[in-house]
Amino acid sequence: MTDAILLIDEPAPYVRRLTLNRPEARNALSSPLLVALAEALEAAGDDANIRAVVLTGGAKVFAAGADIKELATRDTVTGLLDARTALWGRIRRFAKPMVAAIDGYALGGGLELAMHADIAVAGPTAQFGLPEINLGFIPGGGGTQRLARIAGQQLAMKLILTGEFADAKTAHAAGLVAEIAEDAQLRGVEIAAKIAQKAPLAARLAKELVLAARDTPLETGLAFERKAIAALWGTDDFKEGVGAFLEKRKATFAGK
Ligand code: COO
Repeated sequence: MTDAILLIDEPAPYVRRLTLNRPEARNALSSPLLVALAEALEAAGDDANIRAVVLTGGAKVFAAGADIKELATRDTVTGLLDARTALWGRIRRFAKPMVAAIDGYALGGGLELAMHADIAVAGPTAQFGLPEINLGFIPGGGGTQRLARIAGQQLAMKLILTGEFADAKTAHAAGLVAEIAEDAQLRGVEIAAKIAQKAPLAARLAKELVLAARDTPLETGLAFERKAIAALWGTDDFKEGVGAFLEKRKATFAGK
């Protein structure tokens, strides 16, 4: 039995899974855990053999938020100079596809972390919330900015102002998760494994373009897309993909 706060394994070819492992604190995101996450994502980003990441808290709870016991000592100065801001930036800059497998609570910083995933799969027990207002403050890891962009202002306002939780069905209806699966842990790996078999350069550019679309004028985004597809048409993977189709065989992408 390990006491590592972040478990790392590779459940499928080219897939790395990061499992938050602080069950005694419902996977609360302590600063050491955020550091471990940032380091693990940067390592996965630098590893050519990794093409997709699964982020999960395991089958019982995703993450109950920032560690409240750690937060208790915060004040305005430490809030303004919070080292966690840089850690969130390192997590945000992960450029490969990330799939979140969410069972149980994804609250506060836990939901903010989950919203960094490109594809989120919720199990039937998943619950989502930004209940910081119960503690006298507001989300501080991007929740006020991402939740409205992803799931709409009405749900964002309701969760942030009331501290209520949304269940998996509500989250799915609002577009906060891509799907609900009976076994989110299995389905998360399945999705990541499928992505990892695709052309990795195309996957990275597709992620960057779709994320950019949220905040980019259409004409600019279309120009970005055009340049990206032109770049991909110069890759070996493009030749492999089209060649495999014409030769009626499965493509094998090398990321070149
Ligand atoms: C939690 C809950 C809604 C439900 O948790 P459970 O009912 O499953 O179990 P407990 O409430 O008894 O919590 C178990 C255990 O985890 C307990 O520790 P002990 O008393 O030592 O046994 C809790 O203190 C601990 N726990 C749970 N969540 C946290 C935690 N320790 C530290 N930090 C956190 N977050 O009852 C609940 O409401 N949790 C807090 C949810 C919340 O308000 N999250 C926002 C935090 S602030 C933030 O994310 C961003 C700041 C900028 C999970």
